[in-house]
Amino acid sequence: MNAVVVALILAMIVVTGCAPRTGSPAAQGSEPTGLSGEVPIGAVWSLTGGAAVYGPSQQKAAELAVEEINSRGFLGQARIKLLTEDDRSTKEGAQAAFEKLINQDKVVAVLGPTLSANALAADPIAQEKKVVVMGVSNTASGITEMGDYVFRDSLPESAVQPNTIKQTKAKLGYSRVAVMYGDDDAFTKAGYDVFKAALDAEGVQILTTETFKKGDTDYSAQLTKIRTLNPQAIVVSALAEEAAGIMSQGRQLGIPDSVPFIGGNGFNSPQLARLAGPAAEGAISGAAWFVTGDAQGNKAFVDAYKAKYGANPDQFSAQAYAGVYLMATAIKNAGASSSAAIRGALVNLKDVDTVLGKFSFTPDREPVHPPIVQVVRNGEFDLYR
Ligand code: 1QQ
Repeated sequence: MNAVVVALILAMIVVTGCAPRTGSPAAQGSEPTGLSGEVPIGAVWSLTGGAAVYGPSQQKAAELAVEEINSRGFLGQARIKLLTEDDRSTKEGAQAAFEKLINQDKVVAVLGPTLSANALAADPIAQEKKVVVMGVSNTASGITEMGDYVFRDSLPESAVQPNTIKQTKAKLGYSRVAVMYGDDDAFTKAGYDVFKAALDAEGVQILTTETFKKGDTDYSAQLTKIRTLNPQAIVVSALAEEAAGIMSQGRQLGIPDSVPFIGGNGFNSPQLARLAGPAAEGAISGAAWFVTGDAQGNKAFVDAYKAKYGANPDQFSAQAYAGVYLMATAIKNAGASSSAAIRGALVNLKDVDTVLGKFSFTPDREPVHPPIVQVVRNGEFDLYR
Protein backbone atom coordinates (compact mmCIF):
# COMPACT_ATOMS: atom_id res chain seq x y z
CA MET A 1 0.00 0.00 0.00
CA ASN A 2 1.49 3.31 -0.92
CA ALA A 3 1.34 6.47 1.18
CA VAL A 4 -1.45 8.01 -0.89
CA VAL A 5 -3.75 5.03 -0.35
CA VAL A 6 -3.02 5.02 3.39
CA ALA A 7 -3.79 8.74 3.55
CA LEU A 8 -7.05 8.20 1.65
CA ILE A 9 -8.15 5.42 3.97
CA LEU A 10 -7.30 7.51 7.02
CA ALA A 11 -9.25 10.44 5.60
CA MET A 12 -12.27 8.19 5.04
CA ILE A 13 -12.12 6.90 8.59
CA VAL A 14 -11.98 10.46 9.88
CA VAL A 15 -14.86 11.63 7.70
CA THR A 16 -17.20 8.73 8.27
CA GLY A 17 -16.28 7.64 11.75
CA CYS A 18 -15.14 10.58 13.78
CA ALA A 19 -16.59 13.67 12.17
CA PRO A 20 -18.11 15.86 14.88
CA ARG A 21 -21.88 16.17 14.62
CA THR A 22 -22.72 19.72 13.89
CA GLY A 23 -25.78 21.72 12.98
CA SER A 24 -28.97 22.56 14.77
CA PRO A 25 -31.00 19.79 16.36
CA ALA A 26 -32.96 19.83 13.08
CA ALA A 27 -29.88 18.63 11.28
CA GLN A 28 -29.26 15.77 13.67
CA GLY A 29 -30.38 12.21 13.70
CA SER A 30 -32.15 10.14 11.09
CA GLU A 31 -35.28 11.12 9.26
CA PRO A 32 -38.30 10.07 11.29
CA THR A 33 -39.86 6.84 10.17
CA GLY A 34 -43.43 5.94 10.82
CA LEU A 35 -44.11 9.07 12.83
CA SER A 36 -47.45 10.71 12.35
CA GLY A 37 -50.30 12.18 14.31
CA GLU A 38 -50.08 14.05 17.58
CA VAL A 39 -47.42 13.42 20.21
CA PRO A 40 -48.92 14.58 23.52
CA ILE A 41 -46.35 16.17 25.81
CA GLY A 42 -47.24 17.71 29.16
CA ALA A 43 -45.73 20.78 30.78
CA VAL A 44 -46.11 21.71 34.45
CA TRP A 45 -45.11 25.24 35.38
CA SER A 46 -45.55 27.48 38.41
CA LEU A 47 -47.80 30.05 36.72
CA THR A 48 -49.33 31.31 39.96
CA GLY A 49 -48.11 31.35 43.58
CA GLY A 50 -44.66 31.99 45.03
CA ALA A 51 -42.63 30.73 42.03
CA ALA A 52 -44.70 32.56 39.40
CA VAL A 53 -41.67 34.75 38.69
CA TYR A 54 -40.29 31.72 36.82
CA GLY A 55 -43.17 29.77 35.24
CA PRO A 56 -44.54 32.18 32.64
CA SER A 57 -41.21 32.54 30.82
CA GLN A 58 -40.90 28.74 30.75
CA GLN A 59 -44.40 28.42 29.32
CA LYS A 60 -43.77 31.03 26.62
CA ALA A 61 -40.51 29.46 25.51
CA ALA A 62 -41.94 25.92 25.43
CA GLU A 63 -44.85 27.14 23.29
CA LEU A 64 -42.46 28.91 20.94
CA ALA A 65 -40.36 25.74 20.54
CA VAL A 66 -43.42 23.59 19.85
CA GLU A 67 -44.71 26.07 17.26
CA GLU A 68 -41.35 26.05 15.47
CA ILE A 69 -41.08 22.26 15.57
CA ASN A 70 -44.57 21.79 14.19
CA SER A 71 -44.40 24.47 11.53
CA ARG A 72 -40.99 23.31 10.26
CA GLY A 73 -42.00 19.66 10.07
CA PHE A 74 -39.15 18.74 12.44
CA LEU A 75 -40.92 15.45 13.17
CA GLY A 76 -42.07 14.79 9.62
CA GLN A 77 -45.79 14.08 9.63
CA ALA A 78 -46.05 14.12 13.42
CA ARG A 79 -46.85 17.16 15.54
CA ILE A 80 -46.27 17.84 19.21
CA LYS A 81 -49.37 18.66 21.20
CA LEU A 82 -48.34 20.59 24.30
CA LEU A 83 -50.63 20.31 27.30
CA THR A 84 -49.80 22.87 29.99
CA GLU A 85 -50.80 22.78 33.66
CA ASP A 86 -50.23 25.28 36.48
CA ASP A 87 -48.93 23.67 39.69
CA ARG A 88 -49.66 26.89 41.65
CA SER A 89 -46.10 26.56 43.06
CA THR A 90 -47.26 23.73 45.34
CA LYS A 91 -46.49 20.04 45.74
CA GLU A 92 -50.18 19.13 45.66
CA GLY A 93 -50.65 21.19 42.51
CA ALA A 94 -47.71 19.47 40.83
CA GLN A 95 -48.95 16.02 41.83
CA ALA A 96 -52.49 16.74 40.55
CA ALA A 97 -51.06 18.07 37.28
CA PHE A 98 -48.91 14.95 36.79
CA GLU A 99 -51.87 12.65 37.57
CA LYS A 100 -54.06 14.43 35.04
CA LEU A 101 -51.46 14.61 32.29
CA ILE A 102 -50.35 11.00 32.67
CA ASN A 103 -53.61 9.20 33.49
CA GLN A 104 -56.14 11.28 31.60
CA ASP A 105 -54.27 12.99 28.76
CA LYS A 106 -51.89 10.03 28.26
CA VAL A 107 -48.84 12.19 27.63
CA VAL A 108 -45.62 10.41 26.65
CA ALA A 109 -43.42 12.89 28.51
CA VAL A 110 -43.65 15.78 30.96
CA LEU A 111 -41.53 18.96 31.10
CA GLY A 112 -41.17 20.55 34.52
CA PRO A 113 -42.29 21.12 37.20
CA THR A 114 -40.68 24.49 37.91
CA LEU A 115 -39.44 23.92 41.47
CA SER A 116 -37.24 21.07 42.69
CA ALA A 117 -39.40 20.79 45.82
CA ASN A 118 -42.41 20.02 43.63
CA ALA A 119 -40.42 17.73 41.35
CA LEU A 120 -39.45 15.63 44.37
CA ALA A 121 -43.17 15.24 45.13
CA ALA A 122 -44.49 14.70 41.59
CA ASP A 123 -41.78 12.98 39.52
CA PRO A 124 -42.29 9.61 41.27
CA ILE A 125 -45.78 9.56 39.70
CA ALA A 126 -44.20 9.67 36.24
CA GLN A 127 -41.42 7.26 37.17
CA GLU A 128 -43.93 4.71 38.40
CA LYS A 129 -45.83 4.84 35.09
CA LYS A 130 -42.57 4.91 33.12
CA VAL A 131 -43.32 8.28 31.59
CA VAL A 132 -40.29 10.48 30.84
CA VAL A 133 -39.95 13.64 32.94
CA MET A 134 -37.51 16.40 32.05
CA GLY A 135 -36.87 19.06 34.65
CA VAL A 136 -35.81 22.26 32.93
CA SER A 137 -35.26 24.34 36.08
CA ASN A 138 -34.67 21.77 38.85
CA THR A 139 -31.22 22.32 40.33
CA ALA A 140 -31.45 20.63 43.75
CA SER A 141 -29.82 17.32 44.59
CA GLY A 142 -31.81 14.09 44.45
CA ILE A 143 -33.69 14.80 41.21
CA THR A 144 -32.42 12.24 38.71
CA GLU A 145 -31.94 9.80 41.58
CA MET A 146 -35.73 9.39 41.59
CA GLY A 147 -35.50 6.98 38.70
CA ASP A 148 -34.41 6.08 35.20
CA TYR A 149 -37.20 8.06 33.51
CA VAL A 150 -36.19 11.31 35.22
CA PHE A 151 -33.95 13.71 33.27
CA ARG A 152 -33.05 17.36 33.64
CA ASP A 153 -31.44 19.85 31.30
CA SER A 154 -30.93 22.38 34.12
CA LEU A 155 -27.41 22.37 35.55
CA PRO A 156 -27.59 21.44 39.25
CA GLU A 157 -26.27 23.87 41.86
CA SER A 158 -23.41 21.42 42.40
CA ALA A 159 -22.29 21.93 38.78
CA VAL A 160 -22.54 25.71 38.90
CA GLN A 161 -21.83 27.24 42.29
CA PRO A 162 -18.30 25.97 43.01
CA ASN A 163 -17.34 27.92 39.87
CA THR A 164 -19.28 30.98 41.11
CA ILE A 165 -17.38 30.99 44.40
CA LYS A 166 -14.03 30.40 42.72
CA GLN A 167 -14.55 33.25 40.23
CA THR A 168 -15.94 35.77 42.69
CA LYS A 169 -13.29 35.01 45.28
CA ALA A 170 -10.53 35.38 42.71
CA LYS A 171 -11.91 38.73 41.62
CA LEU A 172 -13.11 40.21 44.91
CA GLY A 173 -10.56 38.57 47.19
CA TYR A 174 -13.01 37.99 50.03
CA SER A 175 -12.10 35.80 52.98
CA ARG A 176 -15.03 36.42 55.39
CA VAL A 177 -18.66 36.05 54.30
CA ALA A 178 -22.11 35.64 55.83
CA VAL A 179 -24.50 32.99 54.56
CA MET A 180 -28.31 33.05 54.42
CA TYR A 181 -30.58 30.29 53.14
CA GLY A 182 -34.16 29.03 53.16
CA ASP A 183 -34.21 25.87 55.26
CA ASP A 184 -37.62 24.60 54.08
CA ASP A 185 -37.13 24.23 50.32
CA ALA A 186 -35.24 21.52 48.41
CA PHE A 187 -33.51 23.96 46.07
CA THR A 188 -32.50 26.54 48.70
CA LYS A 189 -31.20 23.80 51.01
CA ALA A 190 -29.25 22.07 48.24
CA GLY A 191 -27.83 25.43 47.19
CA TYR A 192 -26.71 26.06 50.75
CA ASP A 193 -24.94 22.68 50.96
CA VAL A 194 -23.09 23.38 47.73
CA PHE A 195 -22.13 26.95 48.71
CA LYS A 196 -20.94 25.81 52.14
CA ALA A 197 -18.72 23.12 50.63
CA ALA A 198 -17.37 25.52 48.00
CA LEU A 199 -16.61 28.22 50.59
CA ASP A 200 -14.87 25.65 52.80
CA ALA A 201 -12.87 24.37 49.83
CA GLU A 202 -11.72 27.92 49.04
CA GLY A 203 -10.79 28.57 52.68
CA VAL A 204 -13.41 31.30 53.12
CA GLN A 205 -14.57 31.89 56.69
CA ILE A 206 -18.34 31.81 57.26
CA LEU A 207 -19.04 34.38 59.98
CA THR A 208 -22.64 33.32 60.50
CA THR A 209 -25.29 31.17 58.84
CA GLU A 210 -28.80 32.60 59.02
CA THR A 211 -31.99 30.87 57.86
CA PHE A 212 -35.49 31.90 56.81
CA LYS A 213 -38.67 30.24 55.51
CA LYS A 214 -40.54 30.43 52.21
CA GLY A 215 -42.88 33.40 52.25
CA ASP A 216 -41.03 35.26 55.04
CA THR A 217 -41.03 39.01 54.53
CA ASP A 218 -39.06 40.27 57.54
CA TYR A 219 -35.35 39.50 57.52
CA SER A 220 -34.28 42.33 59.81
CA ALA A 221 -33.08 40.12 62.70
CA GLN A 222 -30.78 38.07 60.44
CA LEU A 223 -29.54 41.07 58.46
CA THR A 224 -28.88 43.21 61.54
CA LYS A 225 -26.73 40.43 62.94
CA ILE A 226 -24.94 40.06 59.62
CA ARG A 227 -24.28 43.82 59.43
CA THR A 228 -22.58 43.86 62.83
CA LEU A 229 -20.20 41.09 61.68
CA ASN A 230 -18.95 43.13 58.69
CA PRO A 231 -18.76 40.37 56.06
CA GLN A 232 -17.12 41.10 52.71
CA ALA A 233 -19.95 39.36 50.81
CA ILE A 234 -23.30 37.73 51.62
CA VAL A 235 -23.98 34.36 50.05
CA VAL A 236 -27.73 33.77 49.73
CA SER A 237 -29.54 30.60 48.66
CA ALA A 238 -33.08 31.83 48.03
CA LEU A 239 -35.87 31.93 45.48
CA ALA A 240 -36.30 35.30 43.75
CA GLU A 241 -39.09 36.70 45.89
CA GLU A 242 -37.27 36.10 49.16
CA ALA A 243 -33.94 37.09 47.63
CA ALA A 244 -35.39 40.45 46.56
CA GLY A 245 -36.73 41.06 50.08
CA ILE A 246 -33.35 40.19 51.61
CA MET A 247 -31.48 42.54 49.26
CA SER A 248 -33.90 45.44 49.77
CA GLN A 249 -33.87 45.14 53.56
CA GLY A 250 -30.13 44.57 53.71
CA ARG A 251 -29.46 47.85 51.93
CA GLN A 252 -32.12 49.65 54.01
CA LEU A 253 -30.41 48.41 57.17
CA GLY A 254 -27.16 49.90 56.00
CA ILE A 255 -25.22 46.98 54.57
CA PRO A 256 -23.11 48.91 52.05
CA ASP A 257 -23.24 48.39 48.29
CA SER A 258 -19.61 47.28 48.46
CA VAL A 259 -20.81 44.03 50.07
CA PRO A 260 -22.30 42.02 47.18
CA PHE A 261 -25.03 39.43 47.39
CA ILE A 262 -23.91 36.18 45.74
CA GLY A 263 -26.47 33.51 44.93
CA GLY A 264 -27.63 30.57 42.88
CA ASN A 265 -30.31 29.74 40.37
CA GLY A 266 -33.03 31.53 42.32
CA PHE A 267 -31.43 34.88 41.36
CA ASN A 268 -31.60 34.18 37.64
CA SER A 269 -34.97 35.76 36.87
CA PRO A 270 -35.08 39.35 35.59
CA GLN A 271 -37.88 39.74 38.12
CA LEU A 272 -35.24 39.86 40.85
CA ALA A 273 -34.09 43.31 39.71
CA ARG A 274 -37.67 44.39 39.16
CA LEU A 275 -38.67 43.37 42.69
CA ALA A 276 -35.55 44.62 44.49
CA GLY A 277 -34.88 47.69 42.34
CA PRO A 278 -31.53 49.35 43.03
CA ALA A 279 -30.87 46.89 45.90
CA ALA A 280 -30.31 44.18 43.27
CA GLU A 281 -27.46 46.12 41.65
CA GLY A 282 -24.26 44.13 41.80
CA ALA A 283 -25.98 40.85 42.72
CA ILE A 284 -23.93 37.96 41.37
CA SER A 285 -25.24 34.51 40.44
CA GLY A 286 -24.14 31.32 38.80
CA ALA A 287 -26.26 30.54 35.75
CA ALA A 288 -26.63 28.22 32.79
CA TRP A 289 -27.21 30.66 29.91
CA PHE A 290 -26.63 34.21 28.83
CA VAL A 291 -28.75 36.23 26.41
CA THR A 292 -25.91 37.11 24.05
CA GLY A 293 -24.27 33.68 24.31
CA ASP A 294 -22.84 32.37 21.05
CA ALA A 295 -24.43 28.92 21.14
CA GLN A 296 -25.72 27.87 17.76
CA GLY A 297 -29.33 28.98 17.32
CA ASN A 298 -29.28 31.22 20.38
CA LYS A 299 -29.60 34.49 18.48
CA ALA A 300 -32.48 33.12 16.40
CA PHE A 301 -34.17 31.98 19.63
CA VAL A 302 -33.73 35.35 21.33
CA ASP A 303 -34.98 37.19 18.23
CA ALA A 304 -38.01 34.92 17.82
CA TYR A 305 -38.90 35.14 21.51
CA LYS A 306 -38.58 38.91 21.49
CA ALA A 307 -40.64 39.23 18.34
CA LYS A 308 -43.40 37.06 19.78
CA TYR A 309 -43.47 38.27 23.38
CA GLY A 310 -41.92 41.75 23.30
CA ALA A 311 -39.18 41.03 25.86
CA ASN A 312 -35.92 39.11 26.05
CA PRO A 313 -36.08 35.48 27.18
CA ASP A 314 -34.39 34.60 30.47
CA GLN A 315 -32.37 31.56 31.50
CA PHE A 316 -35.56 29.70 32.44
CA SER A 317 -37.00 30.31 28.97
CA ALA A 318 -33.77 29.09 27.36
CA GLN A 319 -33.78 25.87 29.40
CA ALA A 320 -37.45 25.20 28.61
CA TYR A 321 -36.89 25.89 24.91
CA ALA A 322 -33.86 23.58 24.88
CA GLY A 323 -35.87 20.94 26.76
CA VAL A 324 -38.57 20.81 24.09
CA TYR A 325 -35.94 20.52 21.34
CA LEU A 326 -34.08 17.78 23.22
CA MET A 327 -37.34 15.87 23.57
CA ALA A 328 -38.18 16.35 19.88
CA THR A 329 -34.65 15.35 18.85
CA ALA A 330 -34.99 12.15 20.90
CA ILE A 331 -38.33 11.36 19.23
CA LYS A 332 -36.81 12.02 15.83
CA ASN A 333 -33.74 9.90 16.52
CA ALA A 334 -35.87 7.07 17.90
CA GLY A 335 -38.34 7.26 15.02
CA ALA A 336 -40.92 6.54 17.71
CA SER A 337 -42.76 8.45 20.37
CA SER A 338 -43.41 5.97 23.15
CA SER A 339 -42.03 6.95 26.52
CA ALA A 340 -39.61 4.04 26.44
CA ALA A 341 -38.32 5.03 23.01
CA ILE A 342 -37.89 8.66 24.08
CA ARG A 343 -36.03 7.58 27.20
CA GLY A 344 -33.71 5.37 25.19
CA ALA A 345 -32.93 8.10 22.68
CA LEU A 346 -32.51 10.86 25.27
CA VAL A 347 -29.75 9.04 27.17
CA ASN A 348 -27.84 8.74 23.92
CA LEU A 349 -27.88 12.45 23.08
CA LYS A 350 -24.31 13.72 22.83
CA ASP A 351 -23.04 17.17 21.83
CA VAL A 352 -26.41 18.33 20.56
CA ASP A 353 -26.44 21.99 19.56
CA THR A 354 -28.88 23.77 21.85
CA VAL A 355 -29.33 27.37 22.95
CA LEU A 356 -27.52 26.30 26.14
CA GLY A 357 -24.46 25.29 24.10
CA LYS A 358 -23.29 21.82 23.07
CA PHE A 359 -25.39 19.58 25.27
CA SER A 360 -25.02 15.98 26.45
CA PHE A 361 -26.63 13.81 29.11
CA THR A 362 -24.48 11.77 31.48
CA PRO A 363 -25.49 8.11 31.86
CA ASP A 364 -27.30 9.32 35.00
CA ARG A 365 -29.45 11.70 32.91
CA GLU A 366 -27.75 14.81 34.21
CA PRO A 367 -26.95 17.72 31.89
CA VAL A 368 -23.46 18.56 30.70
CA HIS A 369 -22.63 22.02 29.34
CA PRO A 370 -20.59 24.95 30.67
CA PRO A 371 -21.94 27.27 33.42
CA ILE A 372 -21.53 31.06 33.51
CA VAL A 373 -21.52 33.77 36.19
CA GLN A 374 -23.66 36.87 35.81
CA VAL A 375 -24.15 40.16 37.64
CA VAL A 376 -27.00 42.69 37.75
CA ARG A 377 -25.93 46.01 36.18
CA ASN A 378 -28.42 48.80 35.58
CA GLY A 379 -31.25 46.39 36.30
CA GLU A 380 -30.13 43.83 33.69
CA PHE A 381 -27.96 40.74 33.77
CA ASP A 382 -24.45 41.21 32.47
CA LEU A 383 -21.67 38.63 32.25
CA TYR A 384 -19.44 38.67 35.34
CA ARG A 385 -15.89 38.93 34.17
C1 1QQ B 1 -35.21 24.76 41.80
C2 1QQ B 1 -34.69 26.03 41.25
C3 1QQ B 1 -35.57 27.18 41.22
C4 1QQ B 1 -34.82 28.47 41.24
C5 1QQ B 1 -36.38 26.99 39.99
C6 1QQ B 1 -37.14 28.13 39.48
O1 1QQ B 1 -33.59 26.05 40.75
O2 1QQ B 1 -36.25 24.73 42.47
O3 1QQ B 1 -34.51 23.77 41.60
